[in-house]
Amino acid sequence: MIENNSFEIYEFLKDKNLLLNLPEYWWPNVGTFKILIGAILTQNTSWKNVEKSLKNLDGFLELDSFSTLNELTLKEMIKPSGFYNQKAPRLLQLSRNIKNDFNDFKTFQSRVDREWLLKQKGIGKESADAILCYACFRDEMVVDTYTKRVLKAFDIEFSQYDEYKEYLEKGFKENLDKRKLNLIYARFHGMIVEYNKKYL
Ligand code: 39A
Repeated sequence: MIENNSFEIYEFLKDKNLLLNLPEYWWPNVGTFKILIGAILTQNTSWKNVEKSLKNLDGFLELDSFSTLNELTLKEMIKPSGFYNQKAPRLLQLSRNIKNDFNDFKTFQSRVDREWLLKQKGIGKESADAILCYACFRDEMVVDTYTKRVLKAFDIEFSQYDEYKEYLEKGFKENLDKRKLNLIYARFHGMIVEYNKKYL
């Protein structure tokens, strides 16, 4: 039984082999600019729709090539994942800001922080943590609807995003040496999404 520790939830999910036949860190193409685009496109829509938009964007999924797109073309390309009138200008502004403040994606990856991301239009806490975790290899747990649903199944509920995040990360900090985290939050979050799809 789960007492009061997120690490126990991780071990419960791990036993179910939910990431079998999926990418090692669950989100395809970890550590790439494509993740950043996917993290914004997935807001308020299903991953299936995001995959359609990403397919349309083939050849433009690097910072430099993406930045050459004009807004109208981009809107057409990302139509399958909805809210394209909002998402297109926000994505273009974000890529411009990355170029201005970090010059290239590799520098962005190693230097960006949560504060910078949260200042960008259209990036809230969930998207910021997804970008930090999956695009920038940081030890940041993502809290989304799937995460809350799994915790609720274990009778664990909070009112604030930060409370969920603190609960989820605390269990790992208490049970694992920090050096052994090794993108474990990426796998944990992936297991949570897959558990939702299979069991909830
Ligand atoms: N909801 C989702 C997903 N479902 C997903 N994958 C499957 C691979 N990603 C990356 C993000 N959000």
